[in-house]
Amino acid sequence: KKITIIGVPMDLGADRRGVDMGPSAIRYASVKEKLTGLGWDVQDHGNLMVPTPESYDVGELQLKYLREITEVSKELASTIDKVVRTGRFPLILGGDHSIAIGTIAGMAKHHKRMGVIWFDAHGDLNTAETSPSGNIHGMPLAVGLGLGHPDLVNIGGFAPKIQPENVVIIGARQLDEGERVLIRERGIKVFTMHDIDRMGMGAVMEESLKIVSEGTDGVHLSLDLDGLDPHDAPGVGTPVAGGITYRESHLAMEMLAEADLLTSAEFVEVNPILDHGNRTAKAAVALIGSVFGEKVL
Ligand code: DIR
Ligand code: MN
Ligand code: MN
Ligand code: MN
Repeated sequence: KKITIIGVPMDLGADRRGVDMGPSAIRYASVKEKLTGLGWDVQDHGNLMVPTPESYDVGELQLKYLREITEVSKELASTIDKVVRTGRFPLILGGDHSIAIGTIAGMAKHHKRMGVIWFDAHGDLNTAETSPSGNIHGMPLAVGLGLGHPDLVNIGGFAPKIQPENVVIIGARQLDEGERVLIRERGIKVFTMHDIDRMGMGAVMEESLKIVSEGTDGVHLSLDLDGLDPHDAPGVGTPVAGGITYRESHLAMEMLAEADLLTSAEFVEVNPILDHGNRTAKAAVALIGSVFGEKVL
């Protein structure tokens, strides 16, 4: 029962400054104390170094800060590789969702058939060709599937890192046209808010757990706090109304804990500048508690 926390104060992948303070906000909300209290051996690796956008050139507008994000992703992948080799569970704190490129690259070295649970209001399946923003935080799941700029796709020296049949997206309610096409073409399972409303989160998670566990050798949880309803997680750069409720999100984490499948997890897009009294970081820590076994009784 050993966890290593890795902070990635990344804000090069999104348009709103402040998400670089996410790791601090989550630490301030007592993430280490929460996990230690649950009996885990917790080590905090501290933050990776991330360049400040003001001192770098944005580069190509359809792939903003590609060069810098590629460097940080490589560093994160190799850090995660080392953590896993010492027998510890990597818990990554973001930072914008572009950090998932490095997380998936690092974990895929150890899990050749990795399942992925993508908890998000968005699909994060854009490429430079389909992105409406040029922001790389809208692209990491596509990159994991081997689609996108070769500098990102080939981090770690192999691609793709994951297979579409082992991926499930939960909470989607804002997809771009290119993402819809990709979802259909690759047959990626998406539980939209409509599905969650109709089926209930319990049934959604039962199906999701099957998808990510059958034929896989590990499961990564990538949780974008904007998957939650903005009422419960207002401190995010791209809030979308009509999201997953506080309890639904906890039920999902509790069912993940019971299934005991996870091999890595990341919590991203917490932006304390846009937040109300650190509510979003507190929600992240509460979810981290549930996913690591916290129970009422
Ligand atoms: C949008 C927003 N689909 C984009 N993506 C976000 O810029 O690609 N993902 N916010 O979490
Ligand atoms: Mn999102
Ligand atoms: Mn599968
Ligand atoms: Mn996202």
